[in-house]
Amino acid sequence: MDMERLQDELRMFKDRHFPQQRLRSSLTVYVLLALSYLLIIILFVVSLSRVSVLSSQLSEQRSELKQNHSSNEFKLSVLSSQLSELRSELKQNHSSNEFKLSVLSSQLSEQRSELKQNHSSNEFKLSVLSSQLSELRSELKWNRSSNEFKLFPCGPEAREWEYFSGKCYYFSLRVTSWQTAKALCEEKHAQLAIINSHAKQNFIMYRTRDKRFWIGLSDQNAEGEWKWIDGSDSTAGFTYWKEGEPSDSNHNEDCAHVWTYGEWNDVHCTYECYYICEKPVPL
Ligand SMILES: [Ca+2]
Ligand SMILES: [Ca+2]
Repeated sequence: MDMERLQDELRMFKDRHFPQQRLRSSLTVYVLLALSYLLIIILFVVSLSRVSVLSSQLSEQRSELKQNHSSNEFKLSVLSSQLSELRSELKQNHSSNEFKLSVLSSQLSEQRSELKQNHSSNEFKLSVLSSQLSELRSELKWNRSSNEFKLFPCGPEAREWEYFSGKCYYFSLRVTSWQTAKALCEEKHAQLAIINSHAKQNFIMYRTRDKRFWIGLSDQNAEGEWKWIDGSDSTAGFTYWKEGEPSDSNHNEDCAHVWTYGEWNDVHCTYECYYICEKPVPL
């Protein structure tokens, strides 16, 4: 009984307080919904504002870019125009330079040709002059040798040789034996002097001045048969013995020399005195 009463009371209580609780809960939901909408609207407005700002910045940048683009296009156009002018100018200069180069090349070719002609002409002149010079040299040489021959028939370089009557004579400055003197004359392509004329005797006499000089006369092969060095017999021709000579003193005097006043004397062949060589005039 009591339990049923209690359940009835509880049911009654619930029926009395439930509408108020429902109303309270609905209000809370509405308030929350309103707050949510408000928040959404605020967020939307904020977003819209930011989009607007960004859009404005984007528009400005676009405009700026557009201006820059236009400016760059203008600069590019100017540069292109200048480049075109430069190209044109270069082309003109190139043509002008090619023309100048062609003219210079032509002038160079002409000068080369002229130089070549001059060179040939100069070579010919040089050849003629060289030939004339050679002839003059030859003539001069001939004149010189002719004059030298007239002045020095025994040779301009041979001061020790003296000319007489178509032959050259050497008067030694050293003394030696007859055999050595003979050999020394042969070394000079000469022989001991042969005196076969009075004129030659006089020439030798004045040159020997009383000194003793071997001459090419001996009787070595046969005593008493005085022969010249060329094999000719002296007794048959000119002689100029000193008085009492040849004496063959001590039977040992087989070689002859000129002595005082150029007179001849026989003496032993190992005696040492000067000597006279004789040779033909060199050609
Ligand atoms: Ca003798
Ligand atoms: Ca003697």
